Amino acid sequence: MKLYGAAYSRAGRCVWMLEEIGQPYEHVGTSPRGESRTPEMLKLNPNGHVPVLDDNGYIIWESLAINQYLAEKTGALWPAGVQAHGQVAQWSLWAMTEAESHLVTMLMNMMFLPEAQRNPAAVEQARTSLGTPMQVLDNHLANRAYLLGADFNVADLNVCSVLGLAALLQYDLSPYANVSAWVGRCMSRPAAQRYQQKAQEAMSKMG
Ligand SMILES: N[C@@H](CCC(=O)N[C@@H](CS)C(=O)NCC(=O)O)C(=O)O
Repeated sequence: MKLYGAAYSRAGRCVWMLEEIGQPYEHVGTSPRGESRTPEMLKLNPNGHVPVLDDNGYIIWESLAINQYLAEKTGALWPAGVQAHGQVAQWSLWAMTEAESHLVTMLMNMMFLPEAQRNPAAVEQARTSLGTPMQVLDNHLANRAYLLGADFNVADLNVCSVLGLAALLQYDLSPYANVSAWVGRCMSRPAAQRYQQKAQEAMSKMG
C-alpha cells in the first residue's frame, strides 16, 4: 500500500484512514505544488492531483473514494449492509458537493491567492452558503453520536476530514453545537491525532 500526497493536502484524509486501519503503509509526501504533475504522477492520476493510492498495482484516486475502498477492502470502519454503504456514499458525496467548494473558496480568498487578487465578497458569500449544509449536518446529529448512528465509521472520517478546512479557516462552529461536539469526538481519536501531527509536520517543512 503506497499513498502519494503531502499530509497537509487532501491526501491527509487518506493518511487518517490508513492510520485507523493500522497496517504498515508507505507514504510519499508528494507536494501538490508541481510534484503531482510530473510524467510519472500523471501516469498514476491523469488529473494531476494527489492523493493517489497504489495498492500493489491497483491505482485509485479521489480522496474519499480511496477511503471507501480502504474501508471495504480491510473491513475497518466499514458498516454492514447495503443501506449503510449507500449512506457512506451519500455523506461522502454530500461533503464534496455541498460543503467543500464553499470551504475552498474561503481558503483561496483568505490564504492562498496573492492579496491583490483576494475577494472578500466571495468569502462572505461562501460563509453564508456554507451555513445551509452545516445546519443540515447539525440537525442530523441532534439525536445520534455519529452519522450512521452509534459508531464512528468511514462516513464520519470522510465528512469530518473535508470539514477540517473549517478549523484552518477559523470558521465558527459554535452555532452548530451538534457538529462541534461530533468534530470533537472524531478528532480525539488517536488515528486522527497522528494524522494531524503528520499534517502539521509536513506543513512546517513546506515553510
Ligand atoms: N477531488 C480530489 C481533489 C484532489 C486535489 O485537488 N488535490 C490537490 C491538493 S489538495 C492537488 O493535487 N493539487 C495540485 C494540482 O492541481 O496541481 C480529491 O479529493 O482527491
